[in-house]
Amino acid sequence: MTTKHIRIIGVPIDYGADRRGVDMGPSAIRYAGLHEKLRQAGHQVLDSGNLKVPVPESRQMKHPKLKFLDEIVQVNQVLARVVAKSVHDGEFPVVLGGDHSIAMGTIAGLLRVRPRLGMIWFDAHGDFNTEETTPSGNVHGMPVAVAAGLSQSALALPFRDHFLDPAKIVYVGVRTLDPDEAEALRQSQATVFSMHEVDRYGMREVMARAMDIVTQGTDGVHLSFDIDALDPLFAPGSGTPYSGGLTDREAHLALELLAEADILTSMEMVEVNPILDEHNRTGELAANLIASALGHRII
Ligand code: NNH
Ligand code: MN
Ligand code: MN
Ligand code: MN
Repeated sequence: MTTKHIRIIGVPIDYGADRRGVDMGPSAIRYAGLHEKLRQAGHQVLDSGNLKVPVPESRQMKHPKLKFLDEIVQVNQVLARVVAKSVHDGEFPVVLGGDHSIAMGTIAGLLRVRPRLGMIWFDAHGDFNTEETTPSGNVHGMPVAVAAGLSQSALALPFRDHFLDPAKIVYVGVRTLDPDEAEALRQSQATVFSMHEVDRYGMREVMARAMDIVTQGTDGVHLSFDIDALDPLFAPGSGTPYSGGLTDREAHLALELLAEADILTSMEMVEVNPILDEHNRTGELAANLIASALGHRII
């Protein structure tokens, strides 16, 4: 793989999720030796540290269908600027969450430099809810819908300029959707490789199809990886575990195939919850998965 100038950006936010603790994700992943692994893979690594995020104890939840809307929009607007600058400077941003609401800022920033972006989204969930369809009001269930232009709320603020073309979005590992979310996804042009397709065709074939889609007519490929895409057996440090997920080997294979094709231009790793983890097992897995996506090899 080509040598990359990697820019690590931590976003210790948990406003988008009900279970507290994902704000510690960036520390857990760094502690697992992320920098060393990426340097071993031949890359230059710079770390911007963490974005400033106010603690929830100092805030009041105002909008029940868009919990902590103001705080989330504020952090994502800063993140979008930081990501856009990084890409503009020729770097490869690696964003560490935090909950998945940060994908809104990451994608908004990426789209400013790469308006025809393709995206692969690993997740047990669809994250395709809007303020109308959400059962929980948790914004981490909404970032793809927001990026695709489906939200009419203030959440869409960072996206006034560019939306992500749903036809350039591919999901892998999905196994639970809310009813109205599922309907919205069916109506969209996004491709969903659920666990059914992973079982049926195998990860190698799923990734070949996914890579075909996200490289057609695009000017970059973003990887958004929610650690709950893995089965809770392998990733216990997740606030929203759902059984029947990817094995660690399937996940590594998927990311190694991406590295081999060398098509990624940015990535994010989200929803690692150290409070629920066992001795940082999930943090280590997350760091190793990032290394796999960036070309780490045994030999
Ligand atoms: N779909 C549910 C919701 O919108 C759960 C989303 N939770 C996630 N997404 N962890 O990745 O509330
Ligand atoms: Mn998820
Ligand atoms: Mn998610
Ligand atoms: Mn999640």
